[in-house]
Amino acid sequence: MAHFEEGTTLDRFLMETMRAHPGATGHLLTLLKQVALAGKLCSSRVQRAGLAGMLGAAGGMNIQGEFVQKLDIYANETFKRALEHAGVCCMIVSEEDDGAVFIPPEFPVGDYIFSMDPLDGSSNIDTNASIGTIFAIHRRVSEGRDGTMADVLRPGRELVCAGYIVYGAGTVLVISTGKGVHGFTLDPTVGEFFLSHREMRLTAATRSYSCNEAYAAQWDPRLQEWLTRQKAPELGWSARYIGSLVGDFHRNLVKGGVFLYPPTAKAPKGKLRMLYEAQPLAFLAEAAGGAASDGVMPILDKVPTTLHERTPLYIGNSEAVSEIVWALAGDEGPPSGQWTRRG
Ligand code: P6P
Repeated sequence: MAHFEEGTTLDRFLMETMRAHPGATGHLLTLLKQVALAGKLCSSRVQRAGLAGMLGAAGGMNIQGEFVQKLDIYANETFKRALEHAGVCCMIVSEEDDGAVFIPPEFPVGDYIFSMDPLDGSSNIDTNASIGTIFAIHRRVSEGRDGTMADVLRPGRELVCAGYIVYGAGTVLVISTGKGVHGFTLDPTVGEFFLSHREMRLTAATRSYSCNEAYAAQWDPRLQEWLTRQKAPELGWSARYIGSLVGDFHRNLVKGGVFLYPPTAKAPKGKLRMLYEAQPLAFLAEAAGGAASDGVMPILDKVPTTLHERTPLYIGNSEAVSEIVWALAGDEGPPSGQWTRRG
């Protein structure tokens, strides 16, 4: 992999990364450039969301007489429109669509399946908290024009690429094709993403946790005990929680931290979705040297059985994730050998 200087544009990074793969067709590069375009459009709309009065409240009409869509619907349509004509996808899976979305007959198909949460955390938009788009990209295993369930109901280890775009104080696109995680910050004055976070890494240890503690009494008592132990003053742990997965994950990737969303009474299988939240973020976490588990096994080894399947999620620095898995496993220890116990 070439050594990229800060300030390298996303396009240059993608082109030079593609050149490092002689067999590359350029289709993944095209797909990611369309993702970046959709991200710019969403960033612009999110930044102006507070002007609903001027632009018209969601569902209303704006000053140009245009119908104003809810932001998550806008994001969903924007990413689908950016991808459907490019001849790089054969299916799109979205949190906003019950079923898989296929490429309209007037456009060619390609070998990739794009799964996305188009605007995760959108309930936070009126608080100006960070929200974002999370995406996962599989290469198809099926034949024929339309993708099939076999193309996406697979372990996350088979992803070819994953990433997110966080719309916060700045707009940052974070992406990995499995080797290395890199972040690109949008300069809205020129409409370009520039390399700003080269080789993002999660160190083994952290002393920061991220969870909605209001539900802690509903957790497995062994997890409650683990968290109580971490809060001992001499350990110096801190808590950070935005309530927007992309914002919480991005902070943890930049500064270190472990994010927990255990099963609760309201979400007995966990709240977060496998295909377009847990798998892509687990792909990024492992590519950055971290870990992600459902409390028993690595997220990337789980095989989802439905498009919108939920899962418990523990993700971030590897030691903290391992300790959580060991805490939940009790004395016999976790079934898979991956989880080393510290100390
Ligand atoms: P809670 C946002 O609604 C979301 O889907 C994720 O982005 C976030 O991590 C989680 O829900 C927050 O859930 O129960 O803490 O509000």
